[in-house]
Amino acid sequence: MRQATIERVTRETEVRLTLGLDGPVGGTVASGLPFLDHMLEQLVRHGRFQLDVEARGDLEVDAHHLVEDVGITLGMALARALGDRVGIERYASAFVPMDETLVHAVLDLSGRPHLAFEPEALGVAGAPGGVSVFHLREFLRGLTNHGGLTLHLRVLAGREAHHVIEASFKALARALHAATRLTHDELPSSKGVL
Ligand SMILES: [Mn+2]
Repeated sequence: MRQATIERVTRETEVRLTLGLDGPVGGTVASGLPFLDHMLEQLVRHGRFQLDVEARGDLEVDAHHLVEDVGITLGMALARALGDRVGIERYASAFVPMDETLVHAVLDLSGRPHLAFEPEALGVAGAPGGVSVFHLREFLRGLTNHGGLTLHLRVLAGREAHHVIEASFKALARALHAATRLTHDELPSSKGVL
């Protein structure tokens, strides 16, 4: 069972997170920020992961530090749970629609961090539960930097923040599930290392 638990404590936040790539599907998500919990639950349901999150953050400032630090901690847990990455599918992508919204997530569990996501270009206003598409970028930066993956996230349609952020998490979840599957016996790299 590929699983990792990370505890990360700073002066701004405290995050304890367990990620299991091979289930059991479910877990308890309590970040202190209900909209973030709603998004993390998408990772559980649509990524079919085990995910337990217990977090506290300086929400009296705003949502930024907590959202970013949960992304960082999730990335750290993903990297540790993947281990040497031998046998993983590595590449995956997913389109997810939510009514008028359409998001495409394309990722490579390459070991190299790269995020391609430009919320400025989207014209998405609003911050459901205090979480905006700019906070989504902070979460994804934390995830890609610490998880060692390349992620291209394209919002192809949609201007309503709740749907755009939620469809993004669902697409990320589906692609992460597919990319983390153990599908063969070798390292999927001609370089010999990920
Ligand atoms: Mn929703």
